Amino acid sequence: MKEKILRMLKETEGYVSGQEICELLGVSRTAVWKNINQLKEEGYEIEAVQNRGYILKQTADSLSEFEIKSEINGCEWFAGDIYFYHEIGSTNDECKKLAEEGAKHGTLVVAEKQTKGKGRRGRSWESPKGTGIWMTLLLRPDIEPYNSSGLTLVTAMAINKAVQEITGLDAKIKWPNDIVVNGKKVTGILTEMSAQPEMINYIVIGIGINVNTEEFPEDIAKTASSLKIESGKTIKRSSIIALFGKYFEQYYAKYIKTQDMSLLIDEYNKELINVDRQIKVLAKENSYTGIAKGINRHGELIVETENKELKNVVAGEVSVRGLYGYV
Ligand code: BTX
Repeated sequence: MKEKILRMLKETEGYVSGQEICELLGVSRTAVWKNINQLKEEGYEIEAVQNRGYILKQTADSLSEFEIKSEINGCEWFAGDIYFYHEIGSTNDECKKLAEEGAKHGTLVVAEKQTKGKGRRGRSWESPKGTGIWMTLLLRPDIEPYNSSGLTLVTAMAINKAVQEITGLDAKIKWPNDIVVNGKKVTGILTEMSAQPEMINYIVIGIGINVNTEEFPEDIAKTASSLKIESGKTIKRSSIIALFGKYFEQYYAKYIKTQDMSLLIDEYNKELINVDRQIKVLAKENSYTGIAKGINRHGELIVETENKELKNVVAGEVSVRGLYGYV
């Protein structure tokens, strides 16, 4: 019920009378009052004025299952089930466990803090309490396992669009799946899959977004940033999660149609910071420089090498850096 009341308050510009809430939800005045008090305790500033009703003054950046649900709008399956934790090792690990136990497509695992946040290839991901979005989305796509790698790119597109729209920042994608603002990394994505030769059991997409983080440990301070640092504003994490979900569903539907990036290439390339820039491709045996040209339909980065040869770079096998820095 708390969630429904919160939604009513959010969707109404002026006051909502206690009577209206009672009638709409079929509950007593006392129940409304109790729920309003609980919302206040969770950080929502709600004013009560006699003869007018309740008004939501300011929405706190609090995260909870029902806060996320109250923000989600127009999604078919995203976050159908939400598992919310105040503290957890890694949301990816928890999501894999839930997947093994039969959790459904669209299940979302969210934590306020991770104690063992994971990056790619064994690296770690800083996930301090209360300032970021540390979440994992469970997918059960009916596609060939070898066609799944583009889903990480699809995720980057949806985060990028949600961040741009909510913060007004000029966020861009750094291939394959970092989101950067002013040359610094604000988001990382870690995709893990369980599959048989011809069938995907499940895919978990782990997303870390530095939202209201104000400082970073020294070793990453030069390359990492947050939406707050870059925009100067405190950003509501639940709004980003909800808008991400809406865009993810749209991009995902297009991806599944062709099982590749065919319908998304143009939009992805427009948002790609690397296009027409000199980059270094760092591979185990063979590192080289070239000019990034954009992605192909498989999500590979097309790079024109110094002797004008075009190479398709596969994500996961290499790192890409700017010639003089991270981008
Ligand atoms: P990555 O391997 O691209 O990035 C990891 C590297 O980024 C680290 O080695 C470090 O240099 C730097 N780094 C660490 N923490 C941060 C941070 N908060 N902001 C910016 N840079 C950082 C990217 O891996 C994949 C990250 C996925 C994180 C999500 S959070 C929810 C889910 N659960 C989980 O355990 N991981 C994912």
